[in-house]
Amino acid sequence: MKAAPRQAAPEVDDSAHVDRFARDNLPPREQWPVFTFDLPALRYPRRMNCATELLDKMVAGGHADRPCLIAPAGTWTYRELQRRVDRIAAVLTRDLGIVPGNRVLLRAANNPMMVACWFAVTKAGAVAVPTMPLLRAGELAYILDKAQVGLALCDARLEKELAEAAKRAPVLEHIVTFNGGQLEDLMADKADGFAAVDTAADDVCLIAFTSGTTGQPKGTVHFHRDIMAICDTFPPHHLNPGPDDIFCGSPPLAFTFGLGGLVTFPMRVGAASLLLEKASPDLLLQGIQDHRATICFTAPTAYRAMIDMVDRYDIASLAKCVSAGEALPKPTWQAFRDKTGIEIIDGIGATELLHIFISASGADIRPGATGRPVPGYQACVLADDGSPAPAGQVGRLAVRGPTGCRYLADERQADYVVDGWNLTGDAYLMDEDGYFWYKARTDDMIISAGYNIAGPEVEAALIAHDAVKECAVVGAPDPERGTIVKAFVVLRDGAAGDDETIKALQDFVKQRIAPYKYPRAVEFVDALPRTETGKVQRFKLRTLEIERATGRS
Ligand code: 3UK
Repeated sequence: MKAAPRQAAPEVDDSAHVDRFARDNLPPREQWPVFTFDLPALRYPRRMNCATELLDKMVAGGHADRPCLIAPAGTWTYRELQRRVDRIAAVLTRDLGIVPGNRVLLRAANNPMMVACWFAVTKAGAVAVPTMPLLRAGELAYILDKAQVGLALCDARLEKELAEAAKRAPVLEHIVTFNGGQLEDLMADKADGFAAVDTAADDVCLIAFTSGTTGQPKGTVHFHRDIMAICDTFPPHHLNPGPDDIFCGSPPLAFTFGLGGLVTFPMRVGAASLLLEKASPDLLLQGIQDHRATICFTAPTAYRAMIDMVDRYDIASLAKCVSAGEALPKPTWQAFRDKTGIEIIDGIGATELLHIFISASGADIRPGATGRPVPGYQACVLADDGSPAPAGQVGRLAVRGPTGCRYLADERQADYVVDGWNLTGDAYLMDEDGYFWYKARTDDMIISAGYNIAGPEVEAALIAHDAVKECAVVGAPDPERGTIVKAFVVLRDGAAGDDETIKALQDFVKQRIAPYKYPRAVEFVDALPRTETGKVQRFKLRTLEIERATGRS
């Protein structure tokens, strides 16, 4: 590790961290993005622990006996969550020797104890490293080693894979299980009431690993103030939530989309959150019906799947839906509105920026566009030479605001942050009115016969066809044209995967968008490769096509 060069004027170091690993492995200051705090709500005090803000202050401020976490096994009030958090924090500091700055890995599906552990780690001034339940030993070992994690709190049902990882990552000294594990026993003799560690607002509290479409996952480092900043930007401007709201959704809590939408956003306003360990579209609809949820966070494909099944449920309580993780195709937005009357709030977020930074809601929505920068954030589109592109031109999306990218000891920092702007890797167009229109991941742009084609635009055209359940469009090598547009299509039940359907789909696309963009090749598949966060892995399809082409030659 290269040491960060000294600043000309050394900053006051009021960190509460005894273990300085996370701080010492931040990128050098000159590689940080520019942070902006343009809203009054973003001027936080120098010292702040986000667990105090989101939990203790809510208990003290009149929400103690209000529902906080709702799960099939029962509901915890804010006070009940606080009691568990305080006991776990006591276990961490007294029994397990955790000191401020230590990293603690968390491994569980979305359930109340996972939330309690996250708050306990945070309250103790330590650094939470949440991980997704489906991660395998190899991936867990990489994270354990990269973040130098000595302790893991793990759902008893998910211990096996972590124990396997521990063999490969000797840095992990202890695994303590919960939900029918040792943690509950250790909590039993602890007292309620744990004084939160008085952390600096810019002390590290979270290392969120990206799902890593290519290459090793990156650890994104976030401060206490970053957690508050995401609560004070997107939610008040686009959801306007209140204490009577019940949030629900599918993203794992280890995905920052889920941590915000299902934990910190509701708790910032004293609302409740429905936590479901399994939240496939049908189970999510059932949960909304059973618990009268009002705000839902999930991915575009889940909304699309709900369209066909929503008739079987009573979701009258549902008022607002947020879509993120992937582009929301306009036909999905329209069909969902036609069926439910709800106008989905699309928003682009990223693990590096913690949560959503461009969005639109209500009358400001332009179907098909992501929206405009969330108040507190600025965005622009950059041309190839790095200068701002004029309106109407496709280029690289650049963003800055109160949150931004700080990779844990990673050379890829210099790719994501350029001249103080966060470059998300997305190709976007900004129109005359300042609306941002998603085109593709920059790596996913297809160049065919000299044309630039955005796969997601072709996907949006295909998805409007009745026979198509899901699809992904990539560039495939072609001996004559160099690259052709190829569609992988999952058909709806009952549709025939034959040449006639291929022809029908091709004609359908030609009628809806510029004909040169139509998929010259169509292949029917049973499912699309996806990350655990729900993103289509187009690079896998692209690689498959390259392998096939080279195999042929
Ligand atoms: C893509 C979108 C089009 C885009 C995330 C909300 O997805 C999240 O974080 P990740 O680090 O991925 C970031 C990338 O995902 N993307 C996300 N949302 C949209 N593309 N329209 C969208 N609405 O390529 C972006 O660069 O996994 C989303 C909140 C927190 C998050 N971490």
